[in-house]
Amino acid sequence: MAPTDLFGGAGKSVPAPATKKSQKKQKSQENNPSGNADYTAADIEVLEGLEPVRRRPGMYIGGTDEKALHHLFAEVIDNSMDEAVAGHATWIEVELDAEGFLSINDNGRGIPVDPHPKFTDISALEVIMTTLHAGGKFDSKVYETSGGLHGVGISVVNALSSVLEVEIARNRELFKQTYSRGLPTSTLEKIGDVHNRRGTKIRFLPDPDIFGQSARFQPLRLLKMARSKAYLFGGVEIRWSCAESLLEGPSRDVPAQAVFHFPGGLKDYLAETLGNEHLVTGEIFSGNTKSAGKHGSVEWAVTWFTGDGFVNSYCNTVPTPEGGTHEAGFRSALLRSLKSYAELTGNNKKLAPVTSEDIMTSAAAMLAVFMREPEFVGQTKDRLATVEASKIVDVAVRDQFDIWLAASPARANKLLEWVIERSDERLRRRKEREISRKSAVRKLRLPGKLADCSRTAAEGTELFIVEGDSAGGSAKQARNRKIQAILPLRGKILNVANATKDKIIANQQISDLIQALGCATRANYLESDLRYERIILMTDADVDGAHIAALLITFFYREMPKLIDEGHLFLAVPPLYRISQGGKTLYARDDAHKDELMETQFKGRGKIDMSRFKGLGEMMPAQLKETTMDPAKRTLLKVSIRDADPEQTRDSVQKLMGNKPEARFNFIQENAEFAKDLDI
Ligand code: 0RA
Repeated sequence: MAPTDLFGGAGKSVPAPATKKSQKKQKSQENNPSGNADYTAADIEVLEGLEPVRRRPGMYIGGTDEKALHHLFAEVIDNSMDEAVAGHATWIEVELDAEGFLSINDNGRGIPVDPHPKFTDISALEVIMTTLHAGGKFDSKVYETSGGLHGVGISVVNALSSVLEVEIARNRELFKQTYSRGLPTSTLEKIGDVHNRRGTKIRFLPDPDIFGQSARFQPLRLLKMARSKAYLFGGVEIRWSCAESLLEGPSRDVPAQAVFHFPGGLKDYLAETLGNEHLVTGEIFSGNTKSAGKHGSVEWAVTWFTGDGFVNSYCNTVPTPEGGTHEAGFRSALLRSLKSYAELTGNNKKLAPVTSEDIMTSAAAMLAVFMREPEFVGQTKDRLATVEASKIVDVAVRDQFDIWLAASPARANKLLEWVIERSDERLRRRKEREISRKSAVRKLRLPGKLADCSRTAAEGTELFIVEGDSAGGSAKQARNRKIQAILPLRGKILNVANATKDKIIANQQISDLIQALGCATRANYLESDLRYERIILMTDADVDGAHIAALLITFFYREMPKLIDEGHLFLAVPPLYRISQGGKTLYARDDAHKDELMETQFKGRGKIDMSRFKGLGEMMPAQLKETTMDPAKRTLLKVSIRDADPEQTRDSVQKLMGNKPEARFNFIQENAEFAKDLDI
């Protein structure tokens, strides 16, 4: 079964809600009308208000394609749904006619038509239709539950329609006004008296200049969107009608007329969608917090089945395909409730490794929250960010899930067994993946010179890149085989900053190194494939050693900068001196350290024996272990890229390591006076 979105894919894609700043900006435009003689001052600020929408429609509705076109419908019906959810409307009519006009008609309170308090010579209706973001924010008490959604407002639909007509039945009077491309084409007129009618009807034709000459609403898509609204709010009836002539192709099975009303809400939807899929417990767990409380309310339906799990979540009947805080609260409630049930029945040990992933992986879930002024984040503003949503859902679902589980131990145990199996399966799969990856790497790709460690997982392991075969030999004897691997490199490695791509690829040492690491380079780099937790460069404590370390760091910086960013690269600090006196031996990493030790540790008593190591290869394995390799005793320096100015870093590397010797020469000339302790 496909985890179909109720909305047939007509997701939302909207810009950030009006910020204080943008509202301010709008205000300043309002106060600064240009002097066009054809319009009143107020008209002109309105004109300016919607111009950006026509210039960059993508910013407001995510594009000008089919999806964006259907977004116009979502925008209008969401406004009517707000009226319904707030308890002011009970039905919504959706009609697509043969000319391609779409009408949405509701029996809500009707958009106010009296003069707008701020722009006395314009009606509130006109302000709502012609000002960005004015819709839901017009009167914050308007929507008891939803408060304007994250929709961009009806004015955006108006701006992008070649024709838009509004009819409002309010206070026993019927009003009408028409617009084109965001501008009024008539004044607001009273066209009659009404007795049993109240509400708003919006009829519009998307502008072909924006959406293309052949753009058409798809009946099937509209139908799915409209029907889903009825599932999401059981208190509304959606009446659908469509011109017969449009019911062809993918829409051939769409009814010309239908009425949708689902008092059973999300539970009905889930039951219908899953049909005769095999359900684990045979039942759907559903519930809601009946009243739209002060902070918000929630409705959900979930069941477990043998297919791939899905969660369709909504806020104020608008889909949230990227999830968010409400989904987080839902997952946490299910997990915690199940765990506490397991504790109650003595199954807590068995349930210990279970995560919410194990619960959700085979869950079919619908989750709808209703709340005032929700906040959305993410690239497409499709993720709910309101923190309270998490709490509302968590508390409500946990309470009722506790009861649901306790009500039928047989059912609860079935579910418990099921999620434990999912968890076992997950762990088994993870192990298999690890083994197959490691063994594939091991058999096929490890370089011959590498003395690998025995632990297969990367955690806690280290790769020492060692200068020279003889030091490599000592290191192999000095290491802890379980967690330490050794890769000896002979002599200087290729300077990658100064080599062509072909040369780099052909270089044996470099390819050995890349193979040993396992994580690939540049765009292909994958931290999860890195075979060791720490990569440690171990070179002699002399100028040649420093040069080799510089070449290696350049390699990492150019080929796998993320490895450095993620904190995997280190420098070993081998000692330069061995100092002993009587039975006491200490190692000094440089001259300053030596002087310090001489002053503080070796005073007075007996003859002092001091030797200077010429290289790592000279050290006995035991010495190397004690001074440089043993995690309990050694010092490591972590390599990092100073990211204050990445460009400067890039320049410096290019200057010092790149293929222009003049740059290096200049650097040396400029900095020679600062050099000291040159080991020549
Ligand atoms: C602003 C204020 C009021 C209602 C509406 C807008 C409204 C907008 C739409 C869009 C489609 N259907 C709608 N129904 C109402 C509040 C009016 C009042 O307080 O009476």
